[in-house]
Amino acid sequence: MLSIRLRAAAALAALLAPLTALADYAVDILPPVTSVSREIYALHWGILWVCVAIFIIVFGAMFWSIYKHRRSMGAKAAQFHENTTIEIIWTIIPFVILIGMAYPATRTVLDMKDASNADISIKVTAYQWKWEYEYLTDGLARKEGDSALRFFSSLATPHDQIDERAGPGKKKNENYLLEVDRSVVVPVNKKVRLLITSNDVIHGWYVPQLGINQYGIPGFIKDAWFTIEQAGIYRGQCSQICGKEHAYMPIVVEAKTQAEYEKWLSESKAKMPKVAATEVPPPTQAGGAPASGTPPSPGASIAGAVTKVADGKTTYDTVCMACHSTGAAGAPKVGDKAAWAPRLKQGTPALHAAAIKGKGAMPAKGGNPNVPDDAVKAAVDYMIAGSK
Ligand code: HEC
Ligand SMILES: [Cu+2]
Repeated sequence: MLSIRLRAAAALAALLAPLTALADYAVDILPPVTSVSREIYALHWGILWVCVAIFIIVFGAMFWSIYKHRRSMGAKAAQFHENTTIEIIWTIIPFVILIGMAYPATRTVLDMKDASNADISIKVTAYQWKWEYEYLTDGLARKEGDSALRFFSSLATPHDQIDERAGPGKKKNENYLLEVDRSVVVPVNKKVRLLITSNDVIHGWYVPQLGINQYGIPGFIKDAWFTIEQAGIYRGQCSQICGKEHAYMPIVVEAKTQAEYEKWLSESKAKMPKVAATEVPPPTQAGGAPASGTPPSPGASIAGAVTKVADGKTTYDTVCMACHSTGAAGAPKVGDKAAWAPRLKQGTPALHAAAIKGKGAMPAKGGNPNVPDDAVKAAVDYMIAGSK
């Protein structure tokens, strides 16, 4: 008998053992790190407890009535209609409960939408299937001609951890599918405004710990904001089903100290590909001639495109060819070795300088002041190569 009891106890203990392992398994949403996400967190639990209380009271009353006034006890159903007191009570109580929940919820929504007076503004553009970040204002004084930091952020999880078609994949990283090549870095305790849009379909910029889940809609700019209070790495994902790679466009936000942020910012800017600051074509008069009085140049209208690349042939074709392919106005013709030989003696740097500053009948930069120096130099190199 005793042994049976012992065995039963042992069996029960064995059954319950896994439950103790669950002791440190918390069921909760991720810990909030901004004022808005803390409000959302409080609402989440507060309203849940209101629901629990209502559930207990309503079902308690119901089960108690069913049990207490059951037929076998000889209960007789009361017959009454239109009891004004009861009707008033059961209208007022839910009304008070609803107002009590709507008030804090509305305040949170208003708070969420107030992206004013931000220290930093970042434009977030969604693409199938990655994110682009542009630091429109990065919180630091910007020098003339200094362009905004801008980069793409894509999934960094190695492919062999994802692809399991030929057997089980490699061991997964800790943040498998939630890691990116370049994360958004922001300083702590600074108000960061996000201007969220999309380039193709609707996406959603969703980082739970920041309390943000905002649509990115093509043609619209939606804003959101956060002020992170503790340094750390916060992860999220696209929250709108946006196509076949929807699950592979995670978001990583890194909050750092101001000093670390500034260091990151200058390092990242230094790594950016160099692009000419202005891409505005020169002002032209009605006749199409450049307003500066320089000879008409066929390249003026396309100078904008040229500024992007220091590609010698493109610049030559669009700007320099008009004179240099025919020898117009005494321009040395490309390929005319006799015309170039004496000029080449000056050395390439002198020819670069002549093309940039102008020389005799040759207008500075062929009459297109917006063409960057590098593009002009590349065009000179291209011309020289064909004339040696
Ligand atoms: C409006 C006509 C015109 C255009 C457009 C033009 N050039 Fe010239 N270029 C000339 C003339 C004319 C000369 C000869 C100037 C001289 O030797 O006095 C010249 C000379 C040069 C020389 C030789 C300079 C020297 O020191 O001997 C270089 C190099 C040159 N051009 C490069 C360019 C490049 C690069 C472009 C395009 C960005 C360009 N040119 C566009 C007319 C033009
Ligand atoms: Cu998406």
